[in-house]
Amino acid sequence: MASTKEIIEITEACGAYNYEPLPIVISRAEGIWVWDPEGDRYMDMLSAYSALNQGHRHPRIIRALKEQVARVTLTSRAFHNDQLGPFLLELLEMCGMEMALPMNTGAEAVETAVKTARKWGYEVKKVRKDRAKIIVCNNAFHGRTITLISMSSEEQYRNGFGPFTPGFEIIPFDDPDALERAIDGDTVAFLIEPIQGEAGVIVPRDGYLRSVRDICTRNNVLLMLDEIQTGFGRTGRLFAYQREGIEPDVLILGKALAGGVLPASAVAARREVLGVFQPGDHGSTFGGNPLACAVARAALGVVRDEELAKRAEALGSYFLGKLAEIKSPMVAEVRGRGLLAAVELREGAKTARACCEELMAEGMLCKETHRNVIRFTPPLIITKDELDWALERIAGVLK
Ligand code: PXG
Repeated sequence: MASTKEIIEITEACGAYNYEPLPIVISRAEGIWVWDPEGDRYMDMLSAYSALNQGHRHPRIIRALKEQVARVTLTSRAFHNDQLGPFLLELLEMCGMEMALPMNTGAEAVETAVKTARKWGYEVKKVRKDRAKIIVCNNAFHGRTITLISMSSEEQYRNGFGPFTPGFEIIPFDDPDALERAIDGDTVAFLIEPIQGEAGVIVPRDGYLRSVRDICTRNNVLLMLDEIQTGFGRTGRLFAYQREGIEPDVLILGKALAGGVLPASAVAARREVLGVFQPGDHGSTFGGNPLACAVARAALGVVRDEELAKRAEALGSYFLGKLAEIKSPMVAEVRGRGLLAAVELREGAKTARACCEELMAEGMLCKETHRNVIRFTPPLIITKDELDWALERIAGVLK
């Protein structure tokens, strides 16, 4: 097997320079652990940005993959397959919605939600032709397509990629009054992350989701929640919105939906909303493919049967509490919900990147967001002892 150094050299020589990964090559993984070609072991405290809530190569998911691969992998949507229907049924049972539309990546699911809201706006709400407006939040992250960067406030995501898709208005996050002011007769939807992940794990005040739910209901505006990163147990609830006892009109899912084994995403909603699609309006070659659906069914089963949300709630309170106890002049704030945790570093302290590199040397993988935030998002199957192992190393690097 090639060495870490050789692999990084060819990857950097052949690949576009759109990422700057930590200098580690992962060549094997199991549960919460990964190994490099030299056989060194690391704890995965990133979980592919929450796509691996079930852990690497969960045996139940891998079994489903192998069984399905031996039968049929792809049909296209020109024909039915025997996995899509059961997958949709099981997903809807989990999220309490009436209909779902399967796609592959998170970005595609958000694009699908945007199309849903616009079509619903014209056909059901009867807004003016081609005037539909969707309100989004400052510092949000919803993906990298042209339309999704068109709604982004992050200059780096946009710079050099115009012209942009019109029809979005950006308002501050965690500010219900700003939403009230931004809504006009053409507004079809408000799209938000219940906790902003890429912005640095920004948790809104209690009651924010209830307020925006109420404002959307009063104004006949769809509340669309992007739970691609927060969904499937990560924040200590199956879905982050459940903490406030509300229900979205449109729920956008991805990442852990297929347990980090394959890309799978979906948009779920009530019949009145997703029912606007007619044959030919939207789709994807691989969306709803039987292999991804079989894998996703097993992945959902693991979330449900291993009570990953409950685990994240209990372990998350413990972990966040212990992080907050670390006495360090470097730490500005510890925040998060469940096992979506972040440590914000003070200006002038070590950069988050430098901390991640030190943690890597200590056998633990995590990743910075922006210059000064380290995010910790272990697989939800992690144990308390393993979290203690991580905490020792984190405390060491922050001291
Ligand atoms: N919505 C949210 C809330 C996300 O966190 C997406 C949408 C887009 O999903 P896809 O599957 O299209 O990446 C995300 C993705 C990266 C990267 O490398 C992406 C995310 C987090 C960190 C890095 O582009 N989140």
